[in-house]
Amino acid sequence: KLTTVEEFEAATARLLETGAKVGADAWQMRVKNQTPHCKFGEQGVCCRICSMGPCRITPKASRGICGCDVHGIVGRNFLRFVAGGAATHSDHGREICITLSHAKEGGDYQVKDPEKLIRIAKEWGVETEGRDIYDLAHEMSELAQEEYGKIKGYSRWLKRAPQHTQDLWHAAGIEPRAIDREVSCALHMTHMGNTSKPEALIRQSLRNGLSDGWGGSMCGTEFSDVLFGTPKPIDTEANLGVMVEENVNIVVHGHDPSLSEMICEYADSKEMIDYAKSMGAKGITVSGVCCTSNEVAMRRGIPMAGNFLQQENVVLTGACEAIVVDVQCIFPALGPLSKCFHTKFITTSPICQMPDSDFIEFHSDNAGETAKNIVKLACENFKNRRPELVHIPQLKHKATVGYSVEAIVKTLDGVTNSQVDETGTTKPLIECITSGVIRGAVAMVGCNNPKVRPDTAHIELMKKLIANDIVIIASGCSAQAAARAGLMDKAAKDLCGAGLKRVCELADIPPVLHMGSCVDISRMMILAAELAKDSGLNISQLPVVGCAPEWMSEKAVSIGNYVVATGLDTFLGVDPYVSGSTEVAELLTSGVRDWVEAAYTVEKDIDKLGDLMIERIEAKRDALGI
Ligand code: BF8
Ligand code: SF4
Repeated sequence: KLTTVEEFEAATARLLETGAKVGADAWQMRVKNQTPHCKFGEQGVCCRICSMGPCRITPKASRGICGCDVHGIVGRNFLRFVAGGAATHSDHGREICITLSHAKEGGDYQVKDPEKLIRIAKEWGVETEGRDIYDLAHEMSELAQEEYGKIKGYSRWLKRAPQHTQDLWHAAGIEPRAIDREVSCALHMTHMGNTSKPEALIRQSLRNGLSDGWGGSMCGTEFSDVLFGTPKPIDTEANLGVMVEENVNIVVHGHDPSLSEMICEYADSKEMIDYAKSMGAKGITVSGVCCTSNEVAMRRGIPMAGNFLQQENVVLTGACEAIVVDVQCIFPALGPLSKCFHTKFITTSPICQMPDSDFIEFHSDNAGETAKNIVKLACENFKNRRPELVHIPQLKHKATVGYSVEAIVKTLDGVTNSQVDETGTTKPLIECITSGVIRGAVAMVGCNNPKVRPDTAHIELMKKLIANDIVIIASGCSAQAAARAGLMDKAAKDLCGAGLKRVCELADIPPVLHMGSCVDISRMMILAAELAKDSGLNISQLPVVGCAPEWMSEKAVSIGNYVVATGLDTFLGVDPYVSGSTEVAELLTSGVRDWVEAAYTVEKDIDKLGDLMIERIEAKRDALGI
């Protein structure tokens, strides 16, 4: 039985009552003060990139002071949005490459997947024979960091795409060069007095997106696997009920596993558990919020407390000793909120500094010591709890997570039937799709957004798709919505159509496969590339689409652009501030198809959005005659 959104909401309502007692505010109240939103902003027709403005396009004023028309303004705003997202993912990827440079035998960071490191090194033409693994790791770290600023050539990762995709990128002139260069170029193009031609702005949007998905994010994912291990199926639990009242509760939140891995490592040490006991607790529970949660769930089975719009809820339980954050998607609200409780709000990154937090700077070269100090601080804070405020909603679900591409391929090997005797490929999945046992796949990704009833779109769409024999791969906060509802419980097979149910039983998988955090959408690109190569089809011919029904961040738009640019139609439930320009909207929903064989669909009616995806998948099947 799934946990319903109504049950989520009842739990939240109860927590907000606690909040009211201590004078805390929450996003549910702030939304009221911010709606209705500014129409100019919503349509993307406001420009403030020079101080002659801000200029707004209205029926009376069709051009800004410099003469830029609405299409130029909307297009520039869109490209800047993409650049923000690409920079964010890619800089996270860079941090991982830096962490790799600190890996050493017996150190805080070690190479946990040497095979994968060697595989990537060979791909990059680096000598691996007879090399010390740490020597190789350090060389790869340097090469990866150079990817960000190299002066010649394109991203090394592009070679992983099918030749046809690479040819399309070349013909469209959107092969990403150095990762940082595409962000700089985007900002340069959108400076006052530069590009105002929508077509050129959208081309750079795709290119900048690709520098993320087939550049910075791929560095993040691949080298995280090298350092912390490539995820394998593992059991965990999800929702606020994973917090344990008798224990010291540490919540890790953010994105970069360099921090969360260390916190988990030390929280699990005998020394720290004894310390927690000496403070009156029974033990230590680490749980996660947002993508950091996905990272440590996939590799360690650490439970997932909630996704983006639940971050305040963990503090509202009154049982959170410390919420430890690194970068991205962290509400500044956590500062004042934590002051209403005993909770320590610990910021750790110079990239993300916030008022009302304890800033404990974390670096990969002092990781162990800092992590230990943070865990200690949390333990010492246990005695400051106010028992009358403690309430942990008893909602949680079992979930099986950890489906990296490697894990999916391995799982498929187990169900290989007589017709497919090759192992280590995606062919069994292709066979399931070709025979129609599975109709196709949807990559469900992205955030929550108060513009959509939180989690409903993710959960309702997934239920509808699996009932129609469409398998789901999920990441980010979408994956957490699924896990909290129970869709990553293997028992969810009973909600599937007969074909998908059979596959779930044979492969012993849930119908919604957790592929990781948002940078891990690069895994989905690798999977799509492998499916295309193994089937001899182009990526755009596969009955596979992407969907972000509740997205909110710049990162999500960057992702959307590389998913589309990779050849996968992408369905959005929230408008990306482009409705003010017919030309930009037309390019994104149709024009780009001429370059990359895929485009966006925006539909706010969630049921319709589901129908449109099913229609698209069936149309792709028809075109293939399957
Ligand atoms: O990178 S899905 S709310 S947590 S942006 Fe943020 Fe959105 Fe969640 Fe991770 Ni992704
Ligand atoms: Fe106005 Fe042009 Fe300046 Fe934008 S760049 S604020 S449209 S004058």
